[in-house]
Amino acid sequence: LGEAEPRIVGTYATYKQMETYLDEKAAADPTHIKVIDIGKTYEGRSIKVISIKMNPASTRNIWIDCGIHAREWITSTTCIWLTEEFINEYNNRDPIIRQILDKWTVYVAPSLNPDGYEYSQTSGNRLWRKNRFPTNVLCNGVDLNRNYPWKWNTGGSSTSACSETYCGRSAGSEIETQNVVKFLESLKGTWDMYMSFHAYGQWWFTPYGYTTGLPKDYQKQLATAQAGANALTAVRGTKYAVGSISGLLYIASGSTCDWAYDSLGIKHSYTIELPPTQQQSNIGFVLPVSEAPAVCRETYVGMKEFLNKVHED
Ligand code: ING
Ligand code: ZN
Repeated sequence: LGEAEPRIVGTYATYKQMETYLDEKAAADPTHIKVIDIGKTYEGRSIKVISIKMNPASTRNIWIDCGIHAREWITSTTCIWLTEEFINEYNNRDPIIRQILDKWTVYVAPSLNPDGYEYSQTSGNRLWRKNRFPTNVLCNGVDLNRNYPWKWNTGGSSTSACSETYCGRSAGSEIETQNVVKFLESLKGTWDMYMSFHAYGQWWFTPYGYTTGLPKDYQKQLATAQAGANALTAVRGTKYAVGSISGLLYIASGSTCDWAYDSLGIKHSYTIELPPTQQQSNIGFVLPVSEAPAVCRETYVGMKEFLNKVHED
């Protein structure tokens, strides 16, 4: 027990290996750690979330998701790495991690799009982004980060099924979206932080994506994200740009980040784009696995300082 799957930490694992990893974490400490099946994908896989509740009296929650886009493998590796570090460092009595996990139950979803992830690993189409819903005879897939039910289809997404940013037939049309929405809404009012990991570009994004307007919490979000990015950079010089999605990148509606902020009301709502940089587009989504541990390590350090700052707020 707990021997087989820790080996996947820092690698590009299969979805099945990640599920086994989560199960082993829960089996090793069933009092504090649970695996929740929040519902199926189109192809019938279960979307799994690990909950780490070290303090039985904690009533507040934070959420971290990865892998909403199939090809962004480094994000799932990061979610597994963060899970491993949170549990180990809590048990090692790291004072900051203790403070974080004594305050919050942490929910980590290593893949919000396991059908797409598996497809990108097995079909030969390494650069697949969307889910696998068969939209029409020509094209599969909805962009799940354009499908969330807030300001859906209001810009920066496409209504063409073959587009990489196809927003789907309606707001929240996809079963993968519905399961996440249902789960997060079931705990509405208890969330203090929402983080969604993407790749690539080295950005630490705040809302909004749907508009160039800025939310009322922007200054606080910017300072909190900047603190995380600074701590990350201090590890080995990896630079992140911090600011709103629309300000730094482009307009995009129907994303998780805007939905979490506006619809769920989570003041601290963010999206991180992991390495490489936009200039390293020759690498792009295909980050060598040899670089994964260093990316995960610095991201953990950044997240720890960031959560410390959210905690102070
Ligand atoms: N980039 C994101 C995308 O979905 C993004 C950028 C983040 C848009 C947050 C909206 C909200 O296009 C990648 N690489 O997927
Ligand atoms: Zn993405």
